[in-house]
Amino acid sequence: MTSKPFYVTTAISYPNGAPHIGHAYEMIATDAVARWKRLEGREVYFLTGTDEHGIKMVQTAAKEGIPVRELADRNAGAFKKLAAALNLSNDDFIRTTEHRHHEASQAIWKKMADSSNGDIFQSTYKGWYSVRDEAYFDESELTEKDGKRFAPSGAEVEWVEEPTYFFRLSAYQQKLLDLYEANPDFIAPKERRNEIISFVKSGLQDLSISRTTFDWGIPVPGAEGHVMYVWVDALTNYITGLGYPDEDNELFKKFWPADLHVIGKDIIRFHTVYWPAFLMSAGLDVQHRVFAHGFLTVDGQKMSKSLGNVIDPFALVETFGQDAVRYFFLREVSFGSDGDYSHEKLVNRVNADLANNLGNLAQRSLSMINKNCGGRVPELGELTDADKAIIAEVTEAIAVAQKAMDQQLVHEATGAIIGALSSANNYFAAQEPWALKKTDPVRMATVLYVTADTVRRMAIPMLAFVPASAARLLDQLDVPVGERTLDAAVKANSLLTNSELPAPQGVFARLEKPTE
Ligand code: ME8
Repeated sequence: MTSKPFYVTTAISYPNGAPHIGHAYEMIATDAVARWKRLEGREVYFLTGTDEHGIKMVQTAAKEGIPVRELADRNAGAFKKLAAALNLSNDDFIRTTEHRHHEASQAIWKKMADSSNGDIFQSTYKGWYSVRDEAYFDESELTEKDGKRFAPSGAEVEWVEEPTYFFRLSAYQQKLLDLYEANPDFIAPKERRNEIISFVKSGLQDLSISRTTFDWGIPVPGAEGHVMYVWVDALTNYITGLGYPDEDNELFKKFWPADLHVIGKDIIRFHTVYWPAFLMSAGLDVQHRVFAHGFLTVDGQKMSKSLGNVIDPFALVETFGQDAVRYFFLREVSFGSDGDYSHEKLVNRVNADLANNLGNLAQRSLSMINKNCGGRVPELGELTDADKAIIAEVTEAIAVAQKAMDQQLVHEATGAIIGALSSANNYFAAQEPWALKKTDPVRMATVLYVTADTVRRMAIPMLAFVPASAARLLDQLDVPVGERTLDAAVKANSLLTNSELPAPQGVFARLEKPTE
């Protein structure tokens, strides 16, 4: 197995409000990828954080009547807390208002300005801007209603006219197309890739990258009155997190270029067009891959404050528990497609897969071992065809899950594991170890061994998805921490016969549907 380092990031969220379940979803999915890579034995660096500049922040603070910094501090704190509440294994949390980030952003700006084509030049921007998207739009992309114009996201745009610096994005059209051509996996899922390729083929306009009408941003080096367009600094977070501009430091050398940026589908253009162009301009390597996940709705409806259906992820964790929430999103939503949240779906999914399937198998086999084998891992006798079949199925499920995780298809990976666990429950029921107790105790011991070893082999990959619960299962099987790797999961029959097991305790409680 490879020990190649792996660098993975989430988008950094705007702290103009409290985090919602869309943010939680992205964190959970990226964490699953990071944890899986660690289970593979890779050295992983996982970065998340907050994107604190831009007009949206200024306007929200003004509405609340508080200084922007106070708004940023309050909500950045909430995002950090969310990462902890979801048991994220991030190695760092970056805030774009930090000094290190100002330094990195000014450094990349200077590199782009000093590039051989002089990629940054001064001119006047005249055009449309959407504050909610923090994005410029071409007239042709807008819709008009009652004399107002709207961006594709539905946000109203405003006319902007000001002297700004521009980035020579138009010079990167062919280079970007070559990049996509040479790296078929650069943008996932595939449909997103096609969209971006046609967007770039249709021609790229130079991009306005500074603003002069407000000052909440990173000052443009050597240009008084200009702050950077928020996306220039936001994207730079991915290298600030590795210690840029010091390209010789350990983190940067080890982890750049990033293996994977996980983002939502609304910000693909920024990550697959602007960001690689900035990096090429600054003479830096381009990231390997961008995966765009879908959007979450609630009970089939778009989340919105006016509909009153915004779900607080803290409340969700409080009600159902961290691993139930994590598992629901990882299994229920096809990663890359839109998904829907409802309390009912969460309860059904978690009860079916965790309580009644994995939890049931663990509880039944472990309590039989506790009662009938003196609380010690029983001896493995001769294997029957039924034993061999379930062992092979578990091996196959790990291979399928690995293949899925190589493409970030977390729902397929969890599906493969749950599928094998269903078969293991059927195996256990068909073997009737409780009946063998009197008639054939040697055979009973083998069935219990095979079942407990199956729990071990499936709990290891589940560490990526439900880390706390899976670790508790492995504790109950006395699996040493050093043997909680995918390599160890692939190897069947490695539970240590005779090792003493603690009294089994249920790990997955059945959830009740909330009354409200
Ligand atoms: O876009 N469902 O920040 P953000 C799923 N600061 N994902 C969602 C979602 C939903 N309903 N709503 C938002 C920004 N997201 C920028 C990113 S990166 C250099 C800068 C996702 O707070 C969204 O797609 O609006 C994005 O990936 C992330 O949450 C942060 O969104």
